[in-house]
Amino acid sequence: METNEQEPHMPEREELTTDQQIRRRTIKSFAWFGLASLVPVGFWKYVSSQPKEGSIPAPLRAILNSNEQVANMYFSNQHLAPTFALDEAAKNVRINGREGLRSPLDQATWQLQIQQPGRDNLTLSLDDVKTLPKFDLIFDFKCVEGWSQVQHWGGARLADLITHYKLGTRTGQPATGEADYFNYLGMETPDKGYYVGLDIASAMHPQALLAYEMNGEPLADLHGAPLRLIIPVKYGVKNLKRIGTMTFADERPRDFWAERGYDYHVGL
Ligand SMILES: Nc1nc2c(c(=O)[nH]1)N[C@H]1C(S)=C(S)[C@@H](COP(=O)(O)O)O[C@H]1N2
Ligand SMILES: [Mo]
Repeated sequence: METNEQEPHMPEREELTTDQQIRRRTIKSFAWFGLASLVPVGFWKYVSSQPKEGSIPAPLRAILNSNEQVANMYFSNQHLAPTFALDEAAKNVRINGREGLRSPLDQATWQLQIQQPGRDNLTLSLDDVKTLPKFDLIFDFKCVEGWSQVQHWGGARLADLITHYKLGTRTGQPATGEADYFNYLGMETPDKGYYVGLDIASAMHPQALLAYEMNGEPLADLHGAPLRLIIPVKYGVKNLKRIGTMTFADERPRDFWAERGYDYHVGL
């Protein structure tokens, strides 16, 4: 067991190992080629494990049917994190960070609170989240403290939740384009002990999950039960465990580690 009493060490760019630098450059360069170039590599592994709509895997369908509303789920300029095979996923998944998890949580009465300006608050149960399509994601989870681990998570896409409940737009109507969305999405634990802010493009990333499973089992308490964020385009710090509230806003939401002097975006 590890404790998180000390602050995570945020590596500066020059402190990265050569390996990390190469990986970073590789990931960055994906953006230049666009989504299409990813098809031969990790993308297929990701797509092939996804729920199907008709005969076309859901993520591809979304890209192909660019005129349909479903395409609004994704912003176009985003790279995908590499994915891995099931047997590459760690069995003993690290636990790191207990902010906002110190008080016991009654799983039976837990609810997800969603707030946005100009709209009534929305309260959802875990079962509501589970009615959305389920995705499995096996990726290399990276903590700013310098470790990474291939991990297997399962849950609903954050973008699907946003689209399904017509959330996150200033009009309160389904989005007609990226500009309709609020700039940020903030998340906090029920006790407000930990909180993160995400730019909306990251929140809408097709690999951003509201995870309720790890290694095919319901989440353990210290991994963020009943529902946590898994967002591979960000370092671990943004992967908030035990989500209590989600709030859309144009102003930058408060962020636990940004308040302590670290980069707000901690992107990968
Ligand atoms: N509520 C909460 N979520 C959190 C943290 C935390 O302290 N509290 N730590 C973050 C950090 S720094 C990391 S690396 C990951 C670790 O997730 P894990 O414990 O499931 O490995 O959770 C993130 N989410
Ligand atoms: Mo972390």
